[in-house]
Amino acid sequence: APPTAAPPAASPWSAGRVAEILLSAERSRTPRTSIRAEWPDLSLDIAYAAQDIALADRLAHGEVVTGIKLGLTSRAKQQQMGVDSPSVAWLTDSMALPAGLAVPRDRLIHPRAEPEIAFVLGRALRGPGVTAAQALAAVDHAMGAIEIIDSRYWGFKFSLEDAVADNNSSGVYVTGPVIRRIDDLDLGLEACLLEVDGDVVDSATGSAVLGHPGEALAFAANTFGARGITLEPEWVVLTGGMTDAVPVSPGSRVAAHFTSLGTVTVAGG
Ligand code: OOG
Ligand code: MG
Repeated sequence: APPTAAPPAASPWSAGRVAEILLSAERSRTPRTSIRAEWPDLSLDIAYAAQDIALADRLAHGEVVTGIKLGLTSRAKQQQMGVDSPSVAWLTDSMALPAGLAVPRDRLIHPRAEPEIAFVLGRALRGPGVTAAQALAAVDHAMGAIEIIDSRYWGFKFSLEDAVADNNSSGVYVTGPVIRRIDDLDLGLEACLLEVDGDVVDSATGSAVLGHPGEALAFAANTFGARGITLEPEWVVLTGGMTDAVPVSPGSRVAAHFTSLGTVTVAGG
């Protein structure tokens, strides 16, 4: 009789295991290497499933969803990270850093700051099929923001799937204090100077973000919509870093000066 083939060994990998590994890396502040390098089958669908499992764990720990963030919407960010597609992730109240508070270094591994245009939704938005114009019609107001990203991967070295599984390198975010209705703004031309310790280190306009931040919002509505998720009123939407992210050193001060959206600052802690 022909030898019976041994049954294939069950893969130790799953979306749940990925979520568990990355949450524990976050909570112990211990960076790791790319998961996709070990598990080439890690797909974008599995990565988003891991993101949702991690969110459920955060909610079970008492966190509340405050909105969503886009990742890798500007060419600067895509080139910096070597990834060529935008992505989305979750924001919770534990990631919201009140203005005036320093970067909580005791919670982060290797924080980097990036300036972003943020929206707050006035009504629900659900894709697919949402255009930038329809997306912008759901916006209540815009604000300037600084996102402090942090990656659970050593040296921020990851594939798109790794980053998505890692909630797009979420850390903390600061918004405002200036809020503006968007009707009288040209957000494609909204400029931002990124300053570290008084030196302007980079600049960009809102057009860096997929051509217009409204396109980023539409991308988010459509990407979440494909997963059956509606963007809810009052959610904050971080539309993605306009420039490269800069490392935040202890004792430093980062400021983002916007044309119409005011100045957002954060101390390095
Ligand atoms: C991925 C997260 C990107 C953005 O605004 O592009 C992100 C990363 O660059 O680590 O938040
Ligand atoms: Mg960002």
